[in-house]
Amino acid sequence: MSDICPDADLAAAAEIIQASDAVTIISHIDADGITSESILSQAISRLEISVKTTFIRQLDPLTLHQIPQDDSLKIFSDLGSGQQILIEELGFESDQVVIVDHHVSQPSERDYLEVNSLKYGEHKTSAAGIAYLIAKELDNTNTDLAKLGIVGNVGDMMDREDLCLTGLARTILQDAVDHGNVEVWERDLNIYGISTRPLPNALAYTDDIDIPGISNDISGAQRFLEHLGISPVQGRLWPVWQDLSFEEKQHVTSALVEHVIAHDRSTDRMFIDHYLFLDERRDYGPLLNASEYATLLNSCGRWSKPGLGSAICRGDRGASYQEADIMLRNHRSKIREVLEYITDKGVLEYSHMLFIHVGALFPDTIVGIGAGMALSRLNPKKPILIMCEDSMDETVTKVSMRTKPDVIKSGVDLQAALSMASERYGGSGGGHKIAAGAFIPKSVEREFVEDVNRILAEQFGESESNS
Ligand SMILES: [Mn+2]
Repeated sequence: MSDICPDADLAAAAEIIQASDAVTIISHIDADGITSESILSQAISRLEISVKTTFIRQLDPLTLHQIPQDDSLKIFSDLGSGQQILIEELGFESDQVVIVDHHVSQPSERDYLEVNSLKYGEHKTSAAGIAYLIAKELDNTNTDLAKLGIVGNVGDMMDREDLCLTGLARTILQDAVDHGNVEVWERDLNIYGISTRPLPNALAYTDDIDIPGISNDISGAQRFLEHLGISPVQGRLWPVWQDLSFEEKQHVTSALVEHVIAHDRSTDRMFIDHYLFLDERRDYGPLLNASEYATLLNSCGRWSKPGLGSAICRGDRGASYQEADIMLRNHRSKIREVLEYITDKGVLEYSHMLFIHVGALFPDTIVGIGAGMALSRLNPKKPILIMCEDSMDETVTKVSMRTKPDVIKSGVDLQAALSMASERYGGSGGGHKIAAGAFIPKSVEREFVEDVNRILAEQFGESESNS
């Protein structure tokens, strides 16, 4: 833990906001960006300060024109830290800008106020966490917003490595629990979709655990459950995990542990903390837990409707929720199409990664997710690189990479690999160790793939020589 704490920065951010007549929030379009925006805009409008929002895909020379050149205070959230030179080029003075972020910082000449979790040694707290701390600094009754802080952190996978939220994000979780709208299921079964996914599907498509006879095998999962006395309700619909009684959950869990151990597989990643939302109605399924809520918001962003996600975060369960729900279903079926296409068509296997090009068949915003899901069906020991056409510009290729937590442990860092390789060819890349993306000129696709494979070979090799 760093000895620099955020208190002074939070107080400075609150002060500059309170002194403003109007605020413009410029935020990222993913779940972390949408929740950050929603936390900040609610906290600020509660002070009766007028607030407007601009969502952008990323802050770069192409999106700068979307930032209004007026007198309002500009709050950059879930972006901005790495683009301070661009912000300076726009001509904003240091008292006109607050940056709320958790990405690597690149300071400019101007001394912008940057509230960034990395500064405080908090590598597992996202922008929504920082946004919440500012909201609480503005008014300590804003603890209802801690829930959205949890959604943003989970959306940015801050809980993936430790299988629970830690550090500053954990203290924010405590605020949410104390407020009463969030409940933690500690060390519960590590599956996705506990509120909406039929249980056999959730078991068959866990990202983290390899369960012989169940992983990637829905009918195998169904047989396993039937054997334990769990069957479709009224002979038709399988229950979701959240519907099971405490005893049923324990029964399934211990049978799974036994089964996994009997097959000599690891139980290391079998348990995770789930964050349940007590203030949502049962029929709003995807909003009942943090990871499905985050998926809903991510799908809003990926289909260019971040404002819908923001309205849902502010409490709209009418028109906005209906529209987002339809979009989520479409999002899922499109991702399923990508997944099926990859598994049917097969991938090219390089020494240190898998590769597939899907051309213009699918929107560039979802191919990465589909590729990540396909990994378990292919070779999870190697990262996958998927290419597709950029929907905005046909001379540009969008690259996405995904891998598994175990592969990260052997030294692989996809963000580093893609940044390094794309810079060589005049492109740009970013992301995280486990999931990253890049844009490159279409003309260099072949060299690029070979280059990334070479970089991965080095990353794998370093860990082998260290061990
Ligand atoms: Mn983020």
